[in-house]
Parts: sequence; structure tokens; C-alpha cells
Amino acid sequence: MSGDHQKYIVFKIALLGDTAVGKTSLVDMYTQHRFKEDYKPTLGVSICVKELTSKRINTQIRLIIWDIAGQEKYVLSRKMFFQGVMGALLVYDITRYSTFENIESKWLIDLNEYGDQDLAYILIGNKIDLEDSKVVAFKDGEKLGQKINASAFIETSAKYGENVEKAFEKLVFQILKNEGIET
Ligand code: G3D
Ligand code: MG
Repeated sequence: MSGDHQKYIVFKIALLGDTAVGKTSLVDMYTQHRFKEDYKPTLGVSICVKELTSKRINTQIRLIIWDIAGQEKYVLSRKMFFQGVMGALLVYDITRYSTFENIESKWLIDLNEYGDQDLAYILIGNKIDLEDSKVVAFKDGEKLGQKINASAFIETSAKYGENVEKAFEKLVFQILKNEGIET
């Protein structure tokens, strides 16, 4: 018997962004069915896993998602945090301008310094449900996304789940493209 054997691949991805922008909430919303989470206090990171299947390319994908749990520890373990990262979500909070500014002045710098050259990243403006407190316009997010060469810019609500799956899927799609698996 012959047939197409399902491929199996593993991607490490990371969430970057200031404290309280909603990184953990995004992961929680996305991995509701997660079967494994591992908090590493010594590294200041939390790691969890999400399994995906792409029928179209007959591939099973295991996402290992790294999330910053403690800013100070993160600074100390940055090298390890970025080691092998194939994709990143750069997250800001649409209600706090400083978190938007820090994307360029802090998180992108880390990404360029510690991450692989060809890693995929997308820009996320989170907390879109807090419309009345919005201080970062969609247009500004979009402009920054283009400026920093992000593969996509998406506004999300980790609270209600709006665009959360789409954000992760876009990132995975871009990684597959970079890897030459998806065309
Ligand atoms: P972090 O992991 O980036 O530090 P968290 O951020 O995921 O811990 O979120 C920080 C706070 O923002 C939490 O509130 C969380 O519920 C809230 N939050 C995250 N995403 C959203 C969102 O999309 N909309 C709204 N309205 N709130 C959000 P608390 O009160 O628990 O600190
Ligand atoms: Mg967190």
C-alpha cells in the first residue's frame, strides 16, 4: 500500500511586547485545547504547545509557543528565548501609546539582534474591544507594520477572540512560505 504520508513539523514561535499588552491572553485564547504548558520560572518564560493540521499540504504542525513571563529574567535569557524561533508576534496595546512606541524602539531591536535573519513576524494591535480608550489608530499600526516589514498587521481582541486565530494562522503561513513548504 502506498499513499501520501503525512508530514510532521515543529515550529518554535514567540510573543514579544510590553507587560500587560495581552500576550498571555492571546496564547490562552488560541490554545484553548492545549495539552501542555510549562512555566520555567528560572528562565522567566512560559512555554505551551498547539497542534495544527493542514489538510491542504498534508502536514501536521506542532507549535511551541514561548511567552515572556518575567521581564527581568527575559533580559537575562534572551539568547535562549530567541534560539530557533521561526516566527514572532509583536504585540502592542491599542490603549497605551508607549507599548506601540516600544515595538520599534525595543522589541524589534531584540528581534534583529537575537533572532534569525529570515524569521517571520507580524504586528498585532491588541484590545480592539476597548474602542473608547483607543489611542493608536489602525492607520498608524498599518504604517508601522509596513515600515518594519512585518508580514501582516492585525488588530485583535484576546478578550473576545476576535482575529486571534487569524493572527497565529498568518504567522504560521508565513513561516511555511519562508521554509518553502507553502507557496
Ligand atoms: P501580558 O501577558 O502581555 O503581560 P496579559 O498580558 O495577557 O496578562 O493581559 C494583561 C491584562 O490585559 C489582563 O487584565 C487581561 O485580561 C487584559 N487583556 C488582555 N487582552 C485583552 C483584550 O483584548 N481586551 C481587553 N479588554 N483586555 C485584555 P487583568 O485585569 O487580568 O490584569
Ligand atoms: Mg503574560
